[in-house]
Amino acid sequence: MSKLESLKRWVDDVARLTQPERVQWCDGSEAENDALIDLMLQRDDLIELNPRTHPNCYLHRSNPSDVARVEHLTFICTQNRDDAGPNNHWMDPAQAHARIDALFAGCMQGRTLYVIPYCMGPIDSPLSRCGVQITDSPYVVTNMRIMTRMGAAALARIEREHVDSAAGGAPVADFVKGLHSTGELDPHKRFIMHFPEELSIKSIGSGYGGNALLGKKCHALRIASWQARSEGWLAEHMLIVGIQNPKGETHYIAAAFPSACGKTNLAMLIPPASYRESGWKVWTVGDDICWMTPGADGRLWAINPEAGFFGVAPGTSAKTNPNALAMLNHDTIFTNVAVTADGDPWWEGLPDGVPVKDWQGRDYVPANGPAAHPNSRFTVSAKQCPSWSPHAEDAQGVPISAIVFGGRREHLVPLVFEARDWTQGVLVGAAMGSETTAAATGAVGVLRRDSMAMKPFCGYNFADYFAHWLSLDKPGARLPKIFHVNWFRKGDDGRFLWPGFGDNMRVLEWILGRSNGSEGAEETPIGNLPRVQDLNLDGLELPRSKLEALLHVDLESWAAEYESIGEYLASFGARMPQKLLDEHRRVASLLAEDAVESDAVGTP
Ligand code: OXD
Ligand code: MN
Repeated sequence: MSKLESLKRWVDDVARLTQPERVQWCDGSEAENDALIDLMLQRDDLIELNPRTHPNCYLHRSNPSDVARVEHLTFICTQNRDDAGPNNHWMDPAQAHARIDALFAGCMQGRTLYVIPYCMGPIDSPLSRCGVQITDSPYVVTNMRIMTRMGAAALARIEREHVDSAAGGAPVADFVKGLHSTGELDPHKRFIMHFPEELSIKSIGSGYGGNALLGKKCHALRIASWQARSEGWLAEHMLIVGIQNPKGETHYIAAAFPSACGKTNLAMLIPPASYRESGWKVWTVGDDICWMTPGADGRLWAINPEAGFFGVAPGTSAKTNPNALAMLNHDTIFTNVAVTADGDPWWEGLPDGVPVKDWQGRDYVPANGPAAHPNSRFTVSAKQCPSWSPHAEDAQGVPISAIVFGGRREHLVPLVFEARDWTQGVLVGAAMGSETTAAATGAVGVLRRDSMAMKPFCGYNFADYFAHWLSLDKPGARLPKIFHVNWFRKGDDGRFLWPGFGDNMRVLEWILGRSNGSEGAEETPIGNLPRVQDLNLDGLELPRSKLEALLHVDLESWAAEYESIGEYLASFGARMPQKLLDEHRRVASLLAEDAVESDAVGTP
């Protein structure tokens, strides 16, 4: 239990509303975790996987109606509707509390209420922030223990930082209060509500991922993005990766891609043999969330607020992500994967093994669809990652040399381009589009604009968010260069043009070369592109025609794209910063001029 009166009072209030059988304050210890695992094994909430091949690995099968984030049930509840913006579903805070509290009333009867103090970010970092989640799900407790610094140390930090006003001191730093219950797991009684003005979250009716592990999307992105804006930093949906060159210098890249577009794979990339032989190495700092703060030196310094990975299992293999595969054979919780006859976890994309039970526990028959759910996941401590950076837990963070945006675009968008300056970079991020994936409920493969990959995660009006990004460009700032990549362009034959995975290293090398001024490029209206000869293609067997297709900029199609980007920006109305609209107009008119003069650029 805590000595903080306000925390105890909140827990008491919640217990009065939800009526649990008992209240348990979690200390994050091994013994506590073992007891929760035993409890879940007894209740069939967890299934032990093959202990010989996968010691301490468990499978959880979620309710089949609860398999992904639910964006249509996710609300930002601010006093003023415009503060949430057209990019969010909005509800008036009083109405939202009333609606969700009615669902919380008595919802924990017969259950245990767990209190989980947690810290997002290294426990000793000034960039980290704390929260307390209440939940009635032991599965959530065990996942939070992997994904955050959870337990006694976090509680001690909260108690140190938060001075109760009642005790006479002014509050120093506040913690985020997250209330969660699986409720009845009924999609009609499900809400994920955020009250950024109150630093609080209420989530009911789901036990899955971002809906239920409140430290992740709810706190570290939606609430943190709001806090970051008022305090002058950035909370972003980005991986952080360190690239060590043969001289032994490491430069860090932060990259924003929408869910299930390969952030985990890029964060754990293994460079091609020619790179490895000459001494290049890649270090993982984070795979999903990045908090960046301008440092005294003007650079952006980043921490990964998470302590683990909640990664998409299907498609993870020795070919796509050997580092991930290597960390998944012990101490991992799997959710909604299939199992083999030996009790090994299985998902589509693994070359070996035969599934016998599908993600719902039914005998596997191909007619029922994929054996593993397309959004099935692994939860694993970052420390198990073979490429985990020795600097990932540095209290001051790591300095960012380049920011990369990217999406899943079958057509139009070249392999890589560089924004000419910060303003164009913000436009490139704002204009990002991607074909949707299974990470959220809804249709898959439909193009949607997903600015900075934050569409589902920005806790306030996108127009204000773009203005906040632009505001970082001020005297004394030494901001990273901004790039855009697309690994997913297809040729006329409908096949991917770029091999991806380890070969993405070639693009990262060009990006870092541009950042320190040592690589060549060709200017186009949409930004600067490498020519074929500017890329390190050592050991890559790819026909020149494919490389040219990957780097091709079709000006007419881009003019049409910019028209659609203009409509998108206009949809945010009067709050949209004029600087961004002017930048859009500048590029659009260049495209219109150039499209008349020539059919295409970008081919050498
Ligand atoms: C995630 C997501 O779970 O983006 O990381 O959906
Ligand atoms: Mn994500």
